Amino acid sequence: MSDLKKIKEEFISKLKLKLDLAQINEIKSDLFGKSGLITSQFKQIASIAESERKNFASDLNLIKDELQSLINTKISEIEIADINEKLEKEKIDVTLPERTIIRGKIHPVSQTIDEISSIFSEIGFSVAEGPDVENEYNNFTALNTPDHHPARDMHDTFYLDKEKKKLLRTHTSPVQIRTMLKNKPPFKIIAPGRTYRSDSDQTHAPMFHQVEGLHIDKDINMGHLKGCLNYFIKEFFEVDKIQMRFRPSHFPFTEPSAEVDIGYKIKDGKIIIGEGDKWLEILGCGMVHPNVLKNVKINPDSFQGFAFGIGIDRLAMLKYGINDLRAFFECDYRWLNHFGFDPLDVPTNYRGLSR
Ligand code: 2NL
Repeated sequence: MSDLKKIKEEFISKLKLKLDLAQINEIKSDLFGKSGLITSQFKQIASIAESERKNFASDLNLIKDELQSLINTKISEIEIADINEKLEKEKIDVTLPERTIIRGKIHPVSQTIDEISSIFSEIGFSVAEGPDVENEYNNFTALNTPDHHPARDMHDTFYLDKEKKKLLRTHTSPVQIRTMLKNKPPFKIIAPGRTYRSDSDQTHAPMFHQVEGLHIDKDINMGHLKGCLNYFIKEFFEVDKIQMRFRPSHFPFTEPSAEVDIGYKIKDGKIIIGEGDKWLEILGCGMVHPNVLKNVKINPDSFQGFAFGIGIDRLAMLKYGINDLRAFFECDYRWLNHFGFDPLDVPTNYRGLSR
């Protein structure tokens, strides 16, 4: 028997055995690999006598095709058998109870920030952001806060180096300073975010949240400020009417300055916003001081406007009946589960933003 026939017979009988994929691949490489039997037969063609060469080559090609197709058939047989075995074994039991999904909750402060941003965006304010680590100029100097002002004291402000070059912002006003230094008026922005003061007791946390608003244009006056805040308070507390009063106050960055109180009463142990004979202070505001405008290269004779600052945490506590500020930042999952908001639960009066 010729070499070719021997190879053929031997491998046909090998391929008839029960084989797995690894064994087939081994056979494949024995035949067609770099030094495989068929491969080396092909290499011999040149050395065969010319008279026999044609026949040999044609036989060799036939055998090669035959063995190759046998191997391919065998491989697909094995693959189909594998799939059938898997289908048999890996049945999905659709009657099994579902796995519990642990879904996170939106923190009441995040929810409140989203609500506030949504309310102000409806009357044309855009949201501006800036870094928590600031310099003294943006946080104090540009805001007309003199060098000797108590707010600059180490006891109130967290300085990050000895030369007082870096500090943790004590309000979000530096965001407005950055925005005004970078762009040209008019401005109509709010700046929500984290703020820091060296203060810690039942009603003060060293890190808290604030939203500031700023509207600068050619002829913005205190009437606009009053209308804007009145709209905001009604939207935020979801009431049609509100009692609101401006009390004269002082901030270095506004003139005149005012604090805003809203009317409330307690009924059945619950606070009701908008009616009643008690007053609750909720924010500070005023007309931007001409010195602040000058510091950001705006001519106070051409432009003027209002600014306000609101503490977010207390507003969230009021709206959602939370009485301990410190719980906000303790990361107690039981508390978060109770007071947090379901990201997929979208009520009809939804005020949050999609995040
Ligand atoms: C408060 C008082 C206030 C401002 C913040 C402000 C910002 C710029 C210029 C002028 Cl860039 N003013 N912000 C004005 C008045 C009051 O916050 O009691 N916040 C909790």
